[in-house]
Amino acid sequence: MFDTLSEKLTGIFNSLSSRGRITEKDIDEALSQVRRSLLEADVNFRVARDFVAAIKEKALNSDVLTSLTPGQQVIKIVHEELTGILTSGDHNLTPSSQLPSVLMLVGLQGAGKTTTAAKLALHMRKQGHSCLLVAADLKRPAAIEQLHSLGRQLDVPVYSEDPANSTPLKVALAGVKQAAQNGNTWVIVDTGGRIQIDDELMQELTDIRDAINPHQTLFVLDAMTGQEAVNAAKEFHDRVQLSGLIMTKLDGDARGGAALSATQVTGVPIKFVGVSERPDGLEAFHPDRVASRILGMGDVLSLIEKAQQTVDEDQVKVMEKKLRQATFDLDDFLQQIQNVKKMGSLSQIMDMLPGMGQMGKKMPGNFDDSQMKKIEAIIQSMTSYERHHPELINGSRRRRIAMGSGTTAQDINLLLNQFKQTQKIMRRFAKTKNPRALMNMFK
Ligand SMILES: Nc1nc2c(ncn2[C@@H]2O[C@H](COP(=O)(O)OP(=O)(O)OP(=O)(O)O)[C@@H](O)[C@H]2O)c(=O)[nH]1
Ligand SMILES: [Mg+2]
Repeated sequence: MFDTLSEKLTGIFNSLSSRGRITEKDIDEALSQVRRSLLEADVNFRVARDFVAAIKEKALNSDVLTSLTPGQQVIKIVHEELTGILTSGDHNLTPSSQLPSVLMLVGLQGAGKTTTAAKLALHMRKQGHSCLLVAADLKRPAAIEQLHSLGRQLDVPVYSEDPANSTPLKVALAGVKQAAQNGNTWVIVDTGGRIQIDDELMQELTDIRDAINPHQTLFVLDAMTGQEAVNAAKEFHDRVQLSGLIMTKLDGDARGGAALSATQVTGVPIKFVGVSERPDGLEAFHPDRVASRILGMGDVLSLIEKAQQTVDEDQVKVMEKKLRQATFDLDDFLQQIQNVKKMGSLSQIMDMLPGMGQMGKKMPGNFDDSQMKKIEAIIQSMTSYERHHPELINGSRRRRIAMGSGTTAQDINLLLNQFKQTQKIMRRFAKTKNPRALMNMFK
C-alpha cells in the first residue's frame, strides 16, 4: 500500500534530517525504494530503471533537497510522472470515416478477449452504435459458443461459421462483409489467444490484419500476468501495429504495473480497463488512478464512483455532506458497511481506501465478511444515542451491547477502534473541497 512506500520514504528522509542537509545520495536511496515498489507492482525492470533515472533528474532540479517533506515531494514527482506517461495518446475509440469501423482484439490465451468483445459491444451500443461480433477463434472448441452466448445475453448479433469448413481469415473477412450489409457501425473481431513465439499463429494474425484492415487493433492485457504480458505486447505491436491496449482483471490484486510497462514499450495508449467478468465491467481508463494504484496509494476516486453506481445518488449526497461536516457516526458506519456489501468483497473496497488496505491486514481476526456481520450485530444492539456518541460508550454499556449482540467486550473495543480510524480518514477527506483534489492529502 501507499503507506509503505510513503512511510518508507518519509522514514529515509526523517532519519537524515537530524544530519541536516539532504544529498544526492539520499535521493538515490529514496529512488531505489521507488524502483523496488514499481517492480513489486509488476513494472518491467528496464522501464522501472529508465523511469527512476528520469525522476532523479526531475527531483534534483526541484526543491526536494531543501523541502521540509522530501518524502512526499518525491512521491508527488513520481506520481505526476507516472500519470504523464499513462496519459499520453488517444484514449478514445474513434471510429473510421468509412463504416463499419473494424476493431480486432488480439492477445495471449485467456487474457479476456472474448469477454472484452462483449463488453465493447455493450459499451458501443450505449453510445448509439450497432455492432456485429465476429467469432474468428476456431482453435478453442468452445470459443464460438462462448461468443454466441454473450451475444444472446446482450442481444448483439454474432457472426460465425462452421469451424470444420472455414479458417479465422475467412470468418473475419465474411464477418466484416456481413456487418457492411447489415449497416452496422462497428464490427468487433474476436481472435483466438496465441503466444508471440508461435510464428505460424502470429502470421495468421498478420494475414487477418492485412485482409480486414482494422481501424482499431487492441491488445488485451491481463493485469494479473504482469511482466510476461509486456514482452507479448511488444511483439504483437511489431507484428500487427496495435492502436491501443485494454487491461483486464484490474478487479484482482494486481497493482497494474504492466499497464505502465506495456504503454512505455509499445508507445500505445490504454483505452479501457476491465474490472469484472460481467459485460458491464468495462471502465474508461483514468491515468491518475492507475498511477495511484501502481504506487499502491489506494484508489479513492474509483471507490467514490463505484459507490455512486451502487448506492442511490441522494444517499451519496447526504453522506458527502456528513463527511464534509465530519459528523460521520456509527449509524453512517453501519450504512456504509451495508453499502459496501452491495459493492463487492470487503478486501477489495479496503484496498481502494488509502491506509485501509493495511488496516484490514493489521486487524486482529482479519476484517473479513464474518467480521462485518459481527459489526452489524454490534451496532444494531446500540441505542440511537450510543450510535451518535460512540465516545460515551463506557464499560457497562459495552457489556450490555456485547450481551445483546452475542459478542465480547473486546469485539466492541475493536469495532470502536476501527470506527475511530475511519472517522480519522473521513476527517482528512472532509478537509478536501474537491474529491478530485483528494490526492493533495498525500502531498
Ligand atoms: N475478474 C475478471 N475476470 C475477467 C475479466 N475479463 C475477463 N475475465 C475472465 O477471464 C477468463 C478468460 O476470459 P476470456 O474472455 O475467455 O479470455 P480470452 O482472451 O478470450 O481467452 P482465449 O480465447 O482462450 O484466448 C474468463 O473467466 C473471464 O470471465 C475482468 O476484467 N475481470
Ligand atoms: Mg476467447
